[in-house]
Amino acid sequence: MATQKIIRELAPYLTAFIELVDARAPELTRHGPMGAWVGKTPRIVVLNKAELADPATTDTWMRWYRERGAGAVALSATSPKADRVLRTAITERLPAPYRLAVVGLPNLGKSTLLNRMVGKNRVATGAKPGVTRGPQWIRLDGGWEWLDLPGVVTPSRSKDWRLKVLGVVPATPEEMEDLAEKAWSRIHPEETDPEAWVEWGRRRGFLTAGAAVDRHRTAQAVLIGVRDGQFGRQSWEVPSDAP
Ligand SMILES: Nc1nc2c(ncn2[C@@H]2O[C@H](COP(=O)(O)OP(=O)(O)OP(=O)(O)O)[C@@H](O)[C@H]2O)c(=O)[nH]1
Ligand SMILES: [Mg+2]
Repeated sequence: MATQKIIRELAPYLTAFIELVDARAPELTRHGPMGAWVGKTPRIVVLNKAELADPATTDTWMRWYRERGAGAVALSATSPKADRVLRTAITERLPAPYRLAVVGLPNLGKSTLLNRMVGKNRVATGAKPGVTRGPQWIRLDGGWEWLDLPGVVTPSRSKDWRLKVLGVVPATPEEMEDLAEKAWSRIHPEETDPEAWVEWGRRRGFLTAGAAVDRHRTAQAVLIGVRDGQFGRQSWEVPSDAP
């Protein structure tokens, strides 16, 4: 695969890899084989979308990474503070020159983070996997260089339903109702009825012409709600789940 080849060939020339994961499920959204590709080049794990995750669980994850000797930082690429937070984390750990490449699964916010580091929208971003098509070097202030890369997916993990709820793997229209049900039962464990998410759709007025609940529209709304954090801050993986 092209991205793997780029990562392997560039590794010796880079200061570090910025390994992006989703703060709500950091190990689940971490690319397993990447470790072998990057070789001895340092890695900094960035737990992105931190404003959507449960803060106490994110603290536990940060300790988990620290105990394993990994540099880790939690931030939100959509926040103006992300630039300073990441630059501090990098300069505290690594000497100049800063030649960095961002790696990770699709739709985690790699390109959004780059735009934040540049201070303007230089590369395309979007709420679906596969927006970045090819590698692109961008110069940042202070002589930093940053390589934006397309997301990489491992087939084995792409079957985990949580990756679909988190938007890393695209969900087909046929699976949306099942995903909504699973997501809802994690968000509202106290609601034992498996159709509780359908009732939410009824309350929201997602009805068909015959006044039945529009299940598909409700499922879509549940998944969009998760994406946008409408149901509160939620973590989908805790360190004891990690492999
Ligand atoms: N809530 C939230 N959304 C974010 C954050 N960072 C990125 N996003 C959103 O996540 C989606 C994906 O962002 P991209 O930057 O295109 O992701 P990418 O990792 O470059 O994706 P590919 O190019 O497909 O691999 C977009 O809708 C972003 O607005 C964040 O910190 N918080
Ligand atoms: Mg991208």
